[in-house]
Amino acid sequence: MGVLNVTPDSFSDGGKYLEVDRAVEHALAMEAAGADVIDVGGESSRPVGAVEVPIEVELARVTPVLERLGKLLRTPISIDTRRSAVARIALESGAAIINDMTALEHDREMAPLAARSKCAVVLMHMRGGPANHIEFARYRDVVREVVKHLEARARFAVDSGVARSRIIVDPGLGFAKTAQHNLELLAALPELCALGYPVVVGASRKTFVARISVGAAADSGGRDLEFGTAAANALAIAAGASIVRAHDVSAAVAAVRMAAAMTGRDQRFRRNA
Ligand code: PMM
Repeated sequence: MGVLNVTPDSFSDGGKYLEVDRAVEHALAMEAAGADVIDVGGESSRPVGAVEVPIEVELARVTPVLERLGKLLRTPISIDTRRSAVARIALESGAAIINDMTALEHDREMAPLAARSKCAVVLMHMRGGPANHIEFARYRDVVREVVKHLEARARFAVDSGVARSRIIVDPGLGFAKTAQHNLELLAALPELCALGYPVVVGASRKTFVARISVGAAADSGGRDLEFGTAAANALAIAAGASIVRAHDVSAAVAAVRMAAAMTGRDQRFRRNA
């Protein structure tokens, strides 16, 4: 899943793709590099100091990009939003997935919209909102609590009319989580996979990856941060994740291919295949 942040203040690539032409060009480049989904977002979730973006601003950022991409991409588009009005516009432009970091909790119209439109939904674990989630990074047992929450949100989605087969879950790395929490969740991915839904993991360029792999803040990691991200992505796939959300798509594709081949998930490389 290639990330297209159409925001001026995003965590790692903020500001670069605000201009419509450049956003479209980047989406096409990610598709050419092997992305299977392009995830378009117009509201930053920067962990410290993210400002709540008014809905008109979010719509103004994503609508022109979605209109263009709907006609140009063969790859499915997902819309990274917690607002149903934004998701609706995206679905009308041809998006196939709603990526809701509040797991259908923020906007009560989101679940009925997902059910009606028969799109897929990514249910991500988070506490608090994009601007203050880090204050909520306290757990007795982070793995148990995240798995239980996602199980409950998936049940809510099904009860709202979303088909089980259209649900994807995401532990929400970095959202109301410390580095230690993120590591525990990555180590316990098989438990999350055991819920029976495809799992998406978003480790790409996150602060904990930068701190561990580079020993620095996320925005100063450069090439080494990409290697740390690729390692996290490969191990996530090896542990059972189905999708990785990535800024550098060619690095992610290489990592995913290696992990899938080494763990026998890519049938072409199975012994005696
Ligand atoms: N992370 C970010 C934004 N959206 N969506 C999902 N499903 N999972 C994530 O981990 C996730 C997300 C924040 O990262 P960015 O600002 O670098 O895109």
